[in-house]
Amino acid sequence: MTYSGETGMAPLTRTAIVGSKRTIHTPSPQGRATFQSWSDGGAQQHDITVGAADTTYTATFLGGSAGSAYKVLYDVNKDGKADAGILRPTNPQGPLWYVPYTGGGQLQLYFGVDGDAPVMADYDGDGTADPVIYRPSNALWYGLGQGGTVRIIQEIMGG
Ligand SMILES: [Ca+2]
Ligand SMILES: [Ca+2]
Repeated sequence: MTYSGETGMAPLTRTAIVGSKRTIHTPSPQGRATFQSWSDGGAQQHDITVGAADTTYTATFLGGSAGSAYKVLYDVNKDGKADAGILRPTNPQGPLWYVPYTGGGQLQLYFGVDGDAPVMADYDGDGTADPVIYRPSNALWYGLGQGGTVRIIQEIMGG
């Protein structure tokens, strides 16, 4: 990643003058993964204004190489604060989702196969985000139905 022209490996931590402007940029693609978003919603390269409090900017990539861990960031329990978690694709039981919730509790489940891209989205409309995977090999989205059954989301959406 690049911070005001200085390139380093993530995580990159820098101290800057409050109120000053900095540019952050992350190269993409990295391996098979392509840039999706920054945690502040900015473009792949964008300016940030340094605030008084410590701020962490996290870049999310999709479609990563086999075996790499993904970051997932979404307000799963709907308390207005993003829940930062990971998906580790390689486990004997299948990819492990682990998302500690802000304010307590956690999501921990095995779902998908190595190579799936993780997405958090409220696809069943109950107001909380659900683990969803996109499988590039067949271009289908999968979500979890009641009791942990795997559902193809196009069927649920009626599309
Ligand atoms: Ca939350
Ligand atoms: Ca839901």
